[in-house]
Amino acid sequence: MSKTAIKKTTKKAAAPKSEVGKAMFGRDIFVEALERAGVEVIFAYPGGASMEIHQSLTKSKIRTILPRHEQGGSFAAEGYARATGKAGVCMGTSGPGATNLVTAIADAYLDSCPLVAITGQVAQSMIGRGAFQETDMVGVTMPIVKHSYLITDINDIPRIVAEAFYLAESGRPGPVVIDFPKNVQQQKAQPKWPVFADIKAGLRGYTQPDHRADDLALNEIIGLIEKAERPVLYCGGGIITSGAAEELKKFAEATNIPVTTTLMGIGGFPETHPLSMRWLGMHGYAPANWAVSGEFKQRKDPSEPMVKLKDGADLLLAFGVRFDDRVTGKFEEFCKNGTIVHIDIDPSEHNKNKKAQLAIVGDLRDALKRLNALVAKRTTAKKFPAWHAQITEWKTKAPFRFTNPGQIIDSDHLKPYNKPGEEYILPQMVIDELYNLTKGDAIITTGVGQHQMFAGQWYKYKFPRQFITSAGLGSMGYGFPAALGAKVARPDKQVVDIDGDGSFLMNVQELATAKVEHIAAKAIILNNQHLGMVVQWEDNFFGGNRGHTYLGDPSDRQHVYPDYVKVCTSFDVPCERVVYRKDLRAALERMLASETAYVLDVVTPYTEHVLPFIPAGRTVADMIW
Ligand SMILES: Cc1ncc(C[n+]2csc(CCOP(=O)(O)OP(=O)(O)O)c2C)c(N)n1
Ligand SMILES: [Mg+2]
Repeated sequence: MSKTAIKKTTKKAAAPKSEVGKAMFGRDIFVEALERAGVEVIFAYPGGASMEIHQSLTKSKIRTILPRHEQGGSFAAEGYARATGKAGVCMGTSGPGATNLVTAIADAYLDSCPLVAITGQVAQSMIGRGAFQETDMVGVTMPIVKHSYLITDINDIPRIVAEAFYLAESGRPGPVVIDFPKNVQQQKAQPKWPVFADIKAGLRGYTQPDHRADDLALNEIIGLIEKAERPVLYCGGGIITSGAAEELKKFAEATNIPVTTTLMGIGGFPETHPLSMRWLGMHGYAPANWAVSGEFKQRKDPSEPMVKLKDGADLLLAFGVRFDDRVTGKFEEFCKNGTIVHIDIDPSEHNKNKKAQLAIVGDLRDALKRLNALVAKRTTAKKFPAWHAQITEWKTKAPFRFTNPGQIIDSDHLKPYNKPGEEYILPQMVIDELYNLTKGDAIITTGVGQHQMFAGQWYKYKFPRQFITSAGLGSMGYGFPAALGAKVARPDKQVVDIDGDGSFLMNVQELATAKVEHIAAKAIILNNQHLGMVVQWEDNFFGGNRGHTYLGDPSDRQHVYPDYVKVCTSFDVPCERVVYRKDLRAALERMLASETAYVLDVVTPYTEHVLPFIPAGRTVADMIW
C-alpha cells in the first residue's frame, strides 16, 4: 500500500482524522478497503465461503481475474508483485481453495515477496466443529507468513486490510494472510476508515521499515575498503526491494568493487557491466564463486584435502542477502578468509547462516546513498588492479559455455526427427537467441529445473524486477502464472516464461486464463521429456538410474508426449513445435510478434547438464565446471 493510498488530509496544520462511512455489508467494507489500499487487480477463485466477496467485486473497479486453479492465481499474484513491488492479491474459498494458496504463501515467504492472501472462512459459529470446508488457515500458514489475521469483528476490517498491505510491502516484504469468516462478510456496520498515522501507531512493535543504518558502522565500511585488496559485493533481493539499484551502481563504480548477485538479486546490477560477475552459487558463474571463496584444485571426492590455488575475497560486502545454502554450499568454507559486512533490514538474518564481522540493520537504499556520500569525500581511491586482473583471468578461463554433447542420440524422442545434416536445438541456444532478439529487454519468468538455471545464465539482465523466478522454495509450476501476473502489471513489456515440460504442465490450466483475460504472456517450453534437473542428479549420484524422471509415454518413447500444440489448440492459444536449429530464430520471432499469449514448444535433448555445479553442502573445491 503506498502511503498515499490511504486518504491524507491536505491541510498541513490539522491532524489527519479517520472518517466514518455509511452502514455497509462486511463484504463491501472489505472490497472498499482493498480499493483504498490501492489494489488494481485480484486473482480470485470463488466458493461458498468467498462468493459474497466476489459479489462485491462485481461492483468494484478492481479487476478480478479468475485463474483456473488457486495455485495459478496465487503465483500470478506473486508475478504481479515481483514486477511492480506492490503487494499481489489472491483469494480462495475456505478449505481446499485456501490450502491451494499455501505453496505461493510459502514461496512469497522465502523470496520476501509482498503478497496478501485472502481466504474465505466458515462462519464463526462453525469454527472448530469440523465444518464443511473448514481449515484453520492461520494455523496452517503460521510458520510461512509475515503476519496473519482472522477477522472476528466487522469493525476491524478497515484496519486489518490497511495493516495487511503495509506489513506485506514495508521493510522486508512478505506474505500476509487474511482469513475472513462468512458470517462477518454478511453483517452490517458503519466502517471507520483509518488514516496512515493510525495504522503506524497501532503497530508499535513493528519498527524495522524506518530503520536507518548506523553512521559509525557506515564509516567503518569505508575504512575496511581502504584496507582491502580483494573486495567483492555480494548483493541480493534486498537491493531490488529497497530500490537501491542506482545507488549500488554508483557505489560499485566509485569504489571499483566487482559485483555478484544472488538469483533474487539478478537485475539489481546490470550483468553487461564490466564490474559484473553475474550470479553465484550452486549453478552460478565460476569466477564469482572463486572470487568469493578462492580457487581450489578441483577434487573428485569431499574426503580429499582442499588445495588452494588462488585467494578469494578478503572483504565481502553482503548487501540484502541471506546466505542461502544454494549460494554458500558448506557454510564454513564460504568466504572463509574474508571479513564479512552484512547490511539487511531484517536483523534475524544476521549471523544466522554465516557470522558477519560487521552486521548492520538498515534500509539498503538509504545506506548506499550515505555510503556514496562518504566515498565522494575520500581523497585516495583504491582501484584494486591486481584483483581485477585475477578476475579477468577467471572470466577468460571459465565463462558460461556449452558444447554439443554428442549423446543426443540417447534422446529417444528425437529419433523420429533424425535427418542428415539437421542440427538439433540445445536449451542454452534458445535463451541466447531470445536474448539477442529481445535485446535483453524482456521480463523473464521461469519454472524450476535446468531450464531455470539456463534462463539465469544465458539471458543477461539489466534492470530490477526483470527476472522473476521461484528461488527460495523452487516451486515448479510458477513460471506461466507468474508471467501472467507480470504481464498484467507490465502490458508494455514483452513477458516470456522460460519453462520446463514438467513445470509447465503443473499449471497448464492457466492457458485458459491467458486466453479469456487477453493476457499476452509468452511461454517457451524447453521440452526434454524429462525432469531434467533430477536426471542430472541421477547421473551424478546414482549412476544414471532413472527413478520416475521420464515424463513421456513409456510405451511410445519415440514420440513427444503430451502434444502441446494440441493442448494449446484446445485452449485456443497459438502454439508451435520447433525441433531444428535452423528453424529456431524464425519461430522465436513469430512468438514475440504475437499479440496474444503464445506457446513455443522447443524439443531439446535431455542429456545436457547445467554447469557449473557445486553439489549441495559441498564447497567451491568440488565445483564441476
Ligand atoms: C512442486 C515441485 N515438485 C518437485 C520439485 C523437484 N524438482 C526440482 S527440478 C525438477 C525437474 C523439473 O523438470 P522440468 O520442469 O521439465 O525442468 P527441466 O529440469 O527438465 O528443465 C523437479 C521434479 C520441485 N522443485 N517442485
Ligand atoms: Mg524437462
